[in-house]
Formats: sequence, structure tokens, C-alpha cells
Amino acid sequence: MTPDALRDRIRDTALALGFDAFGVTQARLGQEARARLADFLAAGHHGEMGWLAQRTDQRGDPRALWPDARSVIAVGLSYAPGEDPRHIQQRRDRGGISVYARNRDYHDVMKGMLKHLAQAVVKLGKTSGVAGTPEVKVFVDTAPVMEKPLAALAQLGWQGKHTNLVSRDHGSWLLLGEIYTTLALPQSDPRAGACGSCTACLAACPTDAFPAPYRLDATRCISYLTIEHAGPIPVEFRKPIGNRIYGCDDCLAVCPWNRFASLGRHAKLQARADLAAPALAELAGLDDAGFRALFSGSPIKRIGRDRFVRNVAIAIGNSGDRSLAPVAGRLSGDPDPVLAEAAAWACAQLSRPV
Ligand code: B12
Ligand code: SF4
Ligand code: SF4
Repeated sequence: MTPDALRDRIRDTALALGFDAFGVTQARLGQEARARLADFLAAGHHGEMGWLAQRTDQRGDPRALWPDARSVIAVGLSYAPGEDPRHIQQRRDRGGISVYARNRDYHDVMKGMLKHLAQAVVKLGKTSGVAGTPEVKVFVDTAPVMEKPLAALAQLGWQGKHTNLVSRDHGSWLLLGEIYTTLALPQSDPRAGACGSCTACLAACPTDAFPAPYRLDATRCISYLTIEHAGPIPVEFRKPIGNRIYGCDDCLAVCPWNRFASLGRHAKLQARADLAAPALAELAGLDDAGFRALFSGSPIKRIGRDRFVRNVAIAIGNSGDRSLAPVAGRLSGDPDPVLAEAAAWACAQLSRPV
């Protein structure tokens, strides 16, 4: 089998397994990506995500992570929603959960599929006539891997001004995963696509988290503030957060390339009915056991009840719905001091004259 034919067989297998995007690049990142990572860290834009500043040699170079790696297979799963997720912002007694987190944890979904694809890569590699048994390692999100620049090199799309990968076929709604392999596979053919003069995502950000196009100050991003940040949410961001209780999609949702995306076909990544527009009053009543039961198998489980209900308290403060004042009042006596303070802030917001 020629190397091109081998790559195409792997691509066909990936698509048959349910992946929506596939590409191959060499196990190498340019100096530019490393320099940009260094700039991001030097500016402190990673905030409390100290793990981003560790193992930067491996993050910036696939071969520093695994010296035997020769190629990177990059794949994407579409989670394109059926409607504009920002609609929930009009329903202020409800909480807005970002699109990727409304059902099963994509890490689990993607990892299972990647393992099947990796087995197929080994099998196809062995039958293709290359010497020895090919080796593979699979990654999704949490490893020291710069997934966006690698996916861009593998021609899945390009990094948009909101910094995420934009695909011609799936807009801004692709989740990424990779297989590093010892197989030498040919690079995927280049595909056109670019942001051009568009700046819609930069203008759409409620917290001004983009100091410049292609640069994100994560410490201002609602995704960081509601998911990664453990302490009190700085007061300047509380109003702009609105009713977003886990992550944010505004910069993704405005992208004009989403026009070409058809609804994601993975049932496990489509919104669960009870998480599409959950009532803030009900979420505020969750104790630890209730939280774990509601979010079993969901990525939200990772942040724990206290941080999640802290976010719910901020959303209650922004609801303008005085019937929620007793709910906030109860939470202001919570044993978790960060949650109690957020709830006290919410009470103060709701008692203000309108
Ligand atoms: C840390 C992290 C976050 C942080 C920081 C985000 C960030 N942009 O860095 C926070 C918590 C804020 C976050 C939020 C989200 N994340 Co996130 N996150 C990551 C993670 C773990 C690492 C990203 C990273 O390396 N950041 C460091 C900086 C340096 O990297 P960078 O953004 O690529 O920076 C580049 C640009 O600044 C660029 N650059 C600078 N100047 C210029 C100039 C030009 C001309 C160009 C072209 C580029 C350029 O160069 C840098 C290096 O390439 C990745 C998974 C992974 N292992 O890669 C997921 C990942 C990026 N996240 C993902 C998602 C889905 C999200 C959210 C949409 C979730 C949500 N709905 O709330 C938001 C989107 C917010 C946003 N606009 O980025 C997906 C994105 C998929 C995609 N299509 O790109 C990833 C890839 C996870 C996955 N496996 O699918 N995330
Ligand atoms: S996810 Fe939301 S807060 Fe973060 S950069 Fe995008 S629009 Fe801004
Ligand atoms: S909204 Fe516009 S600028 Fe932002 S990523 Fe999409 S095309 Fe690029």
C-alpha cells in the first residue's frame, strides 16, 4: 500500500467510526506556535491554570512529548447545535450551559472513538508493509498538546480570531482529538479558509477578553471564570456573565462560518432535555449528592457543587427576578464562603430599585 493509500484508508475508517473531520500532519509544530505560547504565559493570560505553564517543551513540540512520534492524526467531532445558543440569555430565570457541556463528557465520547481508530491505525499500518508494528498514543484536551495549531496544520481548519479552530464544514463547533503515531504518513492537502476582515467574535465578547485578534486573556473569559476559577468571581465580571452558569459560546455562536455547519450527529453531544434551559431556582437547591446525580457522566461534575452553585448565585443576582430573592437568601448562609458571598451579592442586586 502506498503511504497516500494508507492515509486514505485511515481517513475512511475515522469517518466510518463517526468522526466528522480528519487530517494528518507531521509530528512537529513551528517556532511560531511555541513563541505565541510563551507570550501568552508571559502576559499571565493563563491565570490560575498553572498546568499550562508546565511541560511547555512538550506542549510546543510533539517529539519532546514522544520522541518516536512521526505523524499526528487530528480528528474533530461536530457538536453544532440546532439553534443559536444565545437564545437562553433572554430567559433570565434559567441558566445557560455552554453547548459542549449539555450532555455527556466529550472527553469520554472522543477517547472511546479514538481508541478504536488507534487500533485500526496499528492494524492498517501492519498490513501496509511498513517494517515493525506501528505505535500510537491518543490525546484529548488534557495532555500537553497544542491541539488547535496541530489541527490547523492537519488542514482541519484555521485558528480564528477567537483563537479556536474554525472549519469550513463545521464552523466553530468542532471538538478536537489527536493520535500521535510512529507511522510516517503524508500531510493532508491544504484547504482554503480564513477570517478575512470579519471581527464578529471580538465584538461579541461580553467581558472584552480579546486584547487583540487571535489573543485571548483567559482571566477575563467567562469560560475560565465559571469553570476553571475557584475563588470569588471578580465583581467587574459579574454583570456581564448574565445567566451563563457553565462556560460561554458567544464568540463561537456569531461566527459566520457556522452557516455551513449542519446539526451535529452525535446524540451524546446533543442537549439533554433537562440541561437545555434548567431553572435557576432548582439548581440553587442542589446539595452534593443531588449535584453528583444530576451531572453524572457530564463534564460539569468536575467543578463540584460549590463552584457550580456559586455560578448559579451570580445568575440569580442578574435575573432581575425578585421571586428568587429567598433562594439567594438561603444560599447566603451556605458553609462555603465563596458561594455565600456570591449569594449575598445576588441578594443585594435583587433588592436594588429597578
Ligand atoms: C486552556 C484552554 C482553555 C482556556 C484558555 C483558552 C485559550 N484560547 O487558550 C479557557 C478555559 C478560557 C478555554 C475556554 C474555551 N475552550 Co478551551 N482549551 C484549553 C486547552 C486545554 C489549551 C489551549 C491552549 O493551549 N491555550 C494556550 C494558548 C497559547 O493557545 P492558543 O489559544 O492556541 O493561542 C494561540 C493564539 O494566541 C495564536 N496566535 C497568537 N497570535 C496570533 C496571530 C495569528 C495571525 C494567528 C493565526 C494565531 C495567533 O497562537 C497561539 C498558539 O497557536 C485546549 C485543549 C488543548 N490541549 O489544546 C482546549 C480547547 C482549546 N478548548 C476548547 C473549547 C471548546 C473551549 C470553549 C469553547 C468552551 C466553552 N464553550 O466554554 C471556550 C472558548 C473560549 C475561547 N475563545 O478560546 C476546544 C476548542 C476546539 C476548537 N474548535 O478549537 C479545545 C481544543 C479542547 C478540545 N479538545 O476540543 N479553554
Ligand atoms: S467564550 Fe465568551 S467570554 Fe470567553 S472569549 Fe468567547 S465570548 Fe468572550
Ligand atoms: S467570527 Fe469572524 S473573525 Fe471570528 S473566528 Fe469567525 S470568521 Fe474569524
